[in-house]
Formats: sequence, C-alpha cells, structure tokens
Amino acid sequence: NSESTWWKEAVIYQIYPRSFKDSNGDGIGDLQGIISKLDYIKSLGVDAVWLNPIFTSPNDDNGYDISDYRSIMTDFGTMSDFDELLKQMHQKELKLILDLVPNHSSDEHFWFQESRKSRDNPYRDYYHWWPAENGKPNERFSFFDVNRDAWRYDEKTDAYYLHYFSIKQPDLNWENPKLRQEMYDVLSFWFDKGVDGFRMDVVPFISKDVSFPPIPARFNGSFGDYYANGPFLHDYLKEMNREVLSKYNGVSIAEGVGVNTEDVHLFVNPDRKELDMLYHFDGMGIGFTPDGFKEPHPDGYSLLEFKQVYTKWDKAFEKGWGTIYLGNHDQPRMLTRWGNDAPEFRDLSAKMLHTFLLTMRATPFIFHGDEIGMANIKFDDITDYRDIESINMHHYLSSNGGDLQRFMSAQKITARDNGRTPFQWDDSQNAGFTDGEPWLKVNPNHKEVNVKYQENDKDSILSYFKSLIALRKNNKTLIYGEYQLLDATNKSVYAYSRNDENGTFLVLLNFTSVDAKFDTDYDLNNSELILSNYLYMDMGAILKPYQACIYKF
Ligand code: TEU
Ligand code: CA
Repeated sequence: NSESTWWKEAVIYQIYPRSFKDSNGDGIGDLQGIISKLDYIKSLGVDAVWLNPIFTSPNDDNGYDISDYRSIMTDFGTMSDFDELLKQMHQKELKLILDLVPNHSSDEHFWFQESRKSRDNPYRDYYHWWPAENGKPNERFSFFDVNRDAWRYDEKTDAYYLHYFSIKQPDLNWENPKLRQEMYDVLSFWFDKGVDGFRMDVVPFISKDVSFPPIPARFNGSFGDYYANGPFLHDYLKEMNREVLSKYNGVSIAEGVGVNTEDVHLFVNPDRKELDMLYHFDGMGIGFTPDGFKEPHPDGYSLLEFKQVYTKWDKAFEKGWGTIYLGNHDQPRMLTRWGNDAPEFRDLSAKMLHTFLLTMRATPFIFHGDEIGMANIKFDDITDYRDIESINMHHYLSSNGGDLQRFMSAQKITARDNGRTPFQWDDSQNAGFTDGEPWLKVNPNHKEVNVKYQENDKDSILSYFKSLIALRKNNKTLIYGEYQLLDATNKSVYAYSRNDENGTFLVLLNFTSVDAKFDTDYDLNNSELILSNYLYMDMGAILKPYQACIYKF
C-alpha cells in the first residue's frame, strides 16, 4: 500500500487540547503541554494525532466557534508553539490532523461582524440571512440555543441569521463562491505549514436549500438527517478536492453526522475525488432514547443492535474505507457507556472494548484517556458543567417546566463533559494535569486510574492497549482481512472472524458482567490464543465476564 493511503493502516489518537496537559498553570491544556507528552503519545504506538480546534475562538463551544482560522487560540499558545509541535511530531514520525470547522464561524469573526452591519455589506452573503419583511422563516432547529430556534433575529438589519448550533455560531453560506474560496485558502494555509490532514466538522451540513422550505415531517426529531446531504454538497466537496486536497498529501475525514450506509460512498469512493474517510453516527444513538434530551434507555443497550450497526458498516463500502470509534469529545466515556466502570469490571471491560476497536476492518480513532480506562465523572450539580449543550438544555428545561431531576440523572450517562474531564497522568491532586485550578473538575478516580500506575504494570489497560496496537500493526489480516459476524443472534457475545490468505483470526468478546456461552464453528483446539484480558484460560465454550480473546488459526 502506497504512502498516500497511510491512513488505512493507521491508528489515530484524538486529543482534546483543553483537557490533555496544562503547561503554565492556568488550568487549561495547551500546545506546550502536548509537546511535553510526545514521548508518551509515541509510546502508545499510534501513527497520528487529531487535535480538536486550536484556532482563535471566544470559546462559546470550546473552539468550535472560530473567530480567526489562521491563528492559535491564546489559551493554547502561539503560532511558534504550533510550529514547534508540528516539527517535533514529524521528528518522531507522528502525523498531525487538524480540525476544520467549515459550516459555521464565531459571531466574533470579522466576516460576521461585517456581515451584520448592513444588507449591502460585501460580507453580507458570507452567511444566511432572512429579511424580516418576508415573515418568520420556516422552522429550523438549533442544537444549542436556549430557545431551540436556529433563526436569530438581528435588529441592526431587521433580518434573521441562521445558526444550527449556538447563537454565537452563525452558519456560513457555501452557496457563495467567495466564501468557499476563503475556506480553501484556510486549508492551503495549514497544508503549506505541513499538517497531515483535516477532520471536517459537520461537513455534511454545509450545503443548504436556500429557499429554506418547511422541513418534511419525516425528519421531525432527526433534524441532523435533514441538515446533512444538501443539494450541492458533493459539488462543493469535489471543488474542494480539486482546489486544495488533490494538491497535498493530507488525509480528509468527514464528521459524518446524518450520513447513512447508502450515502457514504458518495463521500469516500476514491473515483469520485471527494474525501478519504468518514465517521458515522449510527452507533452513537444505540441505547439512548430518541426524543427530548439524550437519555439512556432504562434497559441499557442491545448488543444485537450494536452488532448489526458495525456489521452493516463493515459492508458499506464497495470502494472506500471506514473508521471506527466508541468515544470522542461529544460522547460520554466509552467505558461507562459500553463497558462497566465499576471497579471490579473497569479493567476487564476497557480491555474488551479496545479489543473490538483494534480488530475491526476500519481505521480506529482512540479518544485520549480511553487507553487508561477513564470513566464518566457523573456530576450532581449543573454548576459543575462547562458544556454549552448541558447548560443551555438545563436553562431551556427550567424555563419550560421540564423534568430537571430526570435530566440531571441522564446527564451522568450522556453529557459531553464526561468525556472532557482532564487527562489523568498520576495520583496527585489534579492528576498531574495542572498546577492551577482545572477548567473542568478532575475525576476523583484518578487516585486509581492514571498513566503513572499503568505504565509500570504489565497487566494494565494501557499495556494491553499497546499490545493490541502492536498486534494490529504486525498482522495485516487484522487491518484488511474480511470480517465475518459469527453467532449473530447471541445477545451477550460479539464473535467475528478476520480472514485472508495469511490465515484467520477469531475474536470473541463478552459484553456482559456474567459468564456467557458462545457458538462458532471453529475448533479452538486447533488454534493459538494470541491475546486475552484473562490470565488463565480454559478452552470451554464459556466466556468469563467481559472476557476478550483473539485466537489465530
Ligand atoms: O459535532 C457535531 C454534531 O452533530 C454532534 O456531535 C453534536 O455536537 C452533538 O450531537 C451534540 O450533542 C461537532 C463537534 O464535534 C462538536 O463538538 C461541536 O459542538 C459541533 O460540531 C458544532 O461545531
Ligand atoms: Ca495552559
């Protein structure tokens, strides 16, 4: 495989810069903090790092509201810190992927400041405006506004502007060729510095039907599906490819919200010359109730549904390549959500989930902290939350007589801040993250769960995680080999094989806290056990709680 598709064989490590390592005691992670931990990152065996946005931002949505796409957020450092980070990463043969936010900017961006000044301002058409004399625009839903309304009235020019996210994140108007060129220039600016690719935030949303018709009823409650795949989306992506991506060697990854298995090839089929990879959201709704605020289903999640989703996505690509993840900065911790964060099951279930991530036929994205089994913090008090999504939903429910108690209890499982608490380096007061006051509370379990302990323990989650990466790297079958679901109707065990001319791997994963039977046609007596999260094995047809095994035939 050629250098230009390095990302197929890569393991990508996601860093939420605000939460990784603070170098100057202001309680906020920063670029110098990341530089100081490059040896750690390298020791994991990962190939590339994806950084959430590091650009100048008033931080209404932690950097996803950008006011200057070409400078570094003061909290995170300076451009020379960035240059040093990139240089040192490349010296260590680590690639750097940045986050492009093309769908919206900050309302404090110069473009928007100009745009809202007058109806004939040269930047007016950089955003979506609806003149008030045309009446109230058709309903659009905002993910983060306290009123849930994506149209905000702006007095100065007697018009509404569109914001799918917070009121400080006005949507950019991709129908305007000037705006598109601005974005391509931003990409070139960073590619010229030598970055190795971009993850593209809500890129399926960039094209809109600017007549803004009523949303068809079938999208009620799933606005994201309506927002995705607008009329000119693929024209814009092709243009972006032609103008920028094709001129550089970087990887392009769509955040694929609203994209299903039928549409995905439109993004990633290499013949179409658009993007390289996309990560889907099908797994992220499993076990959460669809209506209102995100709430866990009282019966937990269904492993059958989980298996169906990941099996369907394995088959989704005739041409093109998939990704796989179980957590990120928008999700609760994977251990709490898909495993079991009780002390007796923490290590076992974290290892089991990593076994899944690193043995599937797709590029794994590992969210920092998952390699040591960080868990949800489960705040009791709304004042502990920093995420605009939680705070504004709380505000909305309080002003509309919503069930706040139920909301707060759901947040312990579903809130995004659960995945954003500071990284746990050691057992000291702030987990070695900062000498100051951390911007978000540190999980008290850092006394037991931290890098310092796990680095010195060959049976730790961290050590197991490193072995898994090494195993994947040394066995192309685990990267490219055919995936086949086995024992499909088993409600407790996820069993599958990976197979090519070099042999067959059998992966067995017990997703429950009790012993579980499994039934595959493989005779384990003819195989070698390559890796397991249990020390002692009997070869019977029973898996212990959260047991994970990889056999080779
Ligand atoms: O997320 C886009 C998205 O659609 C969801 O992940 C959404 O944020 C989530 O469902 C809310 O619960 C991206 C970023 O990853 C996220 O951090 C930003 O807040 C969002 O875009 C806006 O830029
Ligand atoms: Ca700092």
